[in-house]
Amino acid sequence: MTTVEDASRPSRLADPDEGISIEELGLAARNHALPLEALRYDVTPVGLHYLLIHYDIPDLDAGRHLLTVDGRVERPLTLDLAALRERPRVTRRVTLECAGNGRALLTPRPVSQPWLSEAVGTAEWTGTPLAPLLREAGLAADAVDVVFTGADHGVERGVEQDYQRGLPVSEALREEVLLAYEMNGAPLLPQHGAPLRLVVPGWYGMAHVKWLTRITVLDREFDGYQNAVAYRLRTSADDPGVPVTRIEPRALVQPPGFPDFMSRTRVVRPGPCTVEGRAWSGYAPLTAVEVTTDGGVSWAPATLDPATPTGHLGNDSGPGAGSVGRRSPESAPDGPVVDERWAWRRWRYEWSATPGRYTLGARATDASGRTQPIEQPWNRGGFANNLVQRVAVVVTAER
Ligand SMILES: Nc1nc2c(c(=O)[nH]1)N[C@H]1C(S)=C(S)[C@@H](COP(=O)(O)O)O[C@H]1N2
Ligand SMILES: [Mo]
Repeated sequence: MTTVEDASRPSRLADPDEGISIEELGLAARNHALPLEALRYDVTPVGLHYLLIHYDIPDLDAGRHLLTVDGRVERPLTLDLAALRERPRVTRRVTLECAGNGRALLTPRPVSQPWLSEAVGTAEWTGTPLAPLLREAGLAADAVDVVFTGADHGVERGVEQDYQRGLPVSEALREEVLLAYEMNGAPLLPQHGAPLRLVVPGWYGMAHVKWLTRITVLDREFDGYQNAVAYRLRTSADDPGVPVTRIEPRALVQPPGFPDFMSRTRVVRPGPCTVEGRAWSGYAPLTAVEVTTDGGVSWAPATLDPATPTGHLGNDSGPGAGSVGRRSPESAPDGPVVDERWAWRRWRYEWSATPGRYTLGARATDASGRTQPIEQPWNRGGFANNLVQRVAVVVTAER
């Protein structure tokens, strides 16, 4: 059994025939994925949203919680929750995906949280925009990175740390970045960062720091563990790699029919079958979703819905409404801002299922030209991997 690992040694890759360990099972049981049938919801019910917690959920009291803004600012600030709640309030629908999604399907398997392809969820996050707060504090001209510190504490490959992530100033100043205190209209739950977390639309999950206590502006690039060591795309242990940032395009199939208990192979009756699911990209709007029923040999176009299904938001008919769903918070103070750049979109495909065995999958492409590979993209951490999903389906002989 391993005890506390050492950062001077590279993270481990599983041996070719090595199964999932008890330690990986322990992580998987703490950090659950989205049950794929929950792809049916535009907004994921809170208890079905995936979870990723590196250490322990900290014990925080919302009534006494303080956020400090310091470092390279003219006027350091300290705010309590009441002060944050008095500031301008915005609700945004945002899809979060863990950067390690799909890791357990890689060969060789990077040993860490062993995700299949379901570490995703979409929530309506309510909070106050970060940029005006940073402007009030007065960013120094030499500001480079903004570091967000969580109240959780642990040790990772021998490095004791508070969970911390640095974000370039240009990203921290984007109007969509929120200090969120509510999720789906209710106060944040402990596991999702109560009482305060960061939401950085378009970025992989690691950037959305939970249990936020401190925002520190640096005049240099942040070199803490989660930026400099952990979340990097490396081809080998001695490759310095590049930072993990935005979400690569991905489409997931909401598995049709009903499952076999152990294998989760789907059983589908012959006849017309609507294959549907969700797709997203943190880089650029989606341009296409295609569907395969033969494991990626042939592809057919799916129909892509707008991010905001027509009529879903009763009062979304003013200027700025439309397929992109953007509108000013002033026009509907309590309505969510649904922007298809940051929230997943539903797609569907009409399949006429005939008896036999199939491997379903879907492939998203975005306006930046990024798409999903059918051969695994591999890096040592198993990050930002968007290999096409494989859903085994048996279409029965009779109706
Ligand atoms: N303070 C803190 N913030 C954190 C983490 C953490 O362990 N500690 N995990 C990050 C990672 S890796 C992910 S994928 C997201 C998961 O957010 P969720 O659990 O609300 O889905 O939170 C991020 N924020
Ligand atoms: Mo993550």
